[in-house]
Amino acid sequence: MAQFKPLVFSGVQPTGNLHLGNYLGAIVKFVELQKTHECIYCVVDMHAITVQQDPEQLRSSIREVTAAFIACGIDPKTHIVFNQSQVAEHAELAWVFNCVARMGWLNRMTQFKEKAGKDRENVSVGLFAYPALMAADILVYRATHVPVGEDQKQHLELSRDIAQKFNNDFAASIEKYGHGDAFFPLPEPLIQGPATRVMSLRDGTKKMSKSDPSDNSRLNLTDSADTIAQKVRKAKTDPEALPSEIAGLAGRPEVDNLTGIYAALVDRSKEDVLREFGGGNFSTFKNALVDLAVAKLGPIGDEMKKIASDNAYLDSVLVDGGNRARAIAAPNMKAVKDILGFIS
Ligand code: AQP
Repeated sequence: MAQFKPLVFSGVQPTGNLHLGNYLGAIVKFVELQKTHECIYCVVDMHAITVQQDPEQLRSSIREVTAAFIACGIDPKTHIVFNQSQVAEHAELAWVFNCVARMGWLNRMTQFKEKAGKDRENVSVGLFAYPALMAADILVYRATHVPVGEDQKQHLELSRDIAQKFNNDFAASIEKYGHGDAFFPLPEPLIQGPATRVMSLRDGTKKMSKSDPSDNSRLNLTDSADTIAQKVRKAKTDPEALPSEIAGLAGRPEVDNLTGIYAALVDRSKEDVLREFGGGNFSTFKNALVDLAVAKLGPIGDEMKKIASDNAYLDSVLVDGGNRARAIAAPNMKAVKDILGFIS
């Protein structure tokens, strides 16, 4: 397999309040990777319209995610921050990938099954084809590493399958691009740490999600200290004490979830956290979790609110990032067209 320059790509949908799951599962890692890699972070607005969006709300959510990126510590000068729809090459390559991916592959995607539910006939074609667009988002930059939450693992595997099939199908015309037999890298998912799948505070078997109708199910990045305290204190637990060892978390999803959240926020292992709090009652642990969550999320929320009031600044970040992203995507797309046999 050819060598590719390490490049990180990931995206977040502008579909509502960013929450602790987005933060711990993805954004914390985005920030960390900036130290070692070139990074491209995208507000994936074209993914957002796979379900109906109010245009004014969408505009404001795009800016809100951008503000969240910056407030969490992403540097849009050193790295690239932009919204997907500015770079037409995402959609162009997605069409090519719609023709590479097989129906059977997409039919297996569990996120589509969950989101479509019983209403399969009425959901958009875009919701079904979403993983092909996601593959294009990554591969249009020939990105090699993709930090995501656990829920995106299957989509990442599909991106690798698409890259591999494209490389195989067009091997003969790929050779001249100087990467041996591969035009696209097989992107590596980066899914690590104690909170790769943060669960709802109300039901430890359900993912914490922007679209959960109960706001008490999640901690939003913009929640006030009082709201954080209220939500953590109301978070579902069970009548047993906290266990002292990991084995004691089995069959206790809510307790497991709160332990994982604490561990990720304080940057320690779950084992370590249980060693400290095991055997104690939940109110002590929850009080410590409130203090920790307020200390971590409070400054981010404050900074987000400050930046979010400056639309001109946020839009200038996105336009500048879009121009720099396009400069990478355009030659890659031109090469793809040539590989396919298109004349341009
Ligand atoms: N609960 C979670 N735990 C860990 N990681 C999570 N991510 C999302 N939820 C969790 C990760 O956050 C990144 C951005 O997600 P997204 O906005 O692109 O889409 P999503 O996964 O569909 O997010 P939601 O909150 O669940 O939105 P809705 O409710 O609209 O479906 C991704 O890396 C994701 O893995």
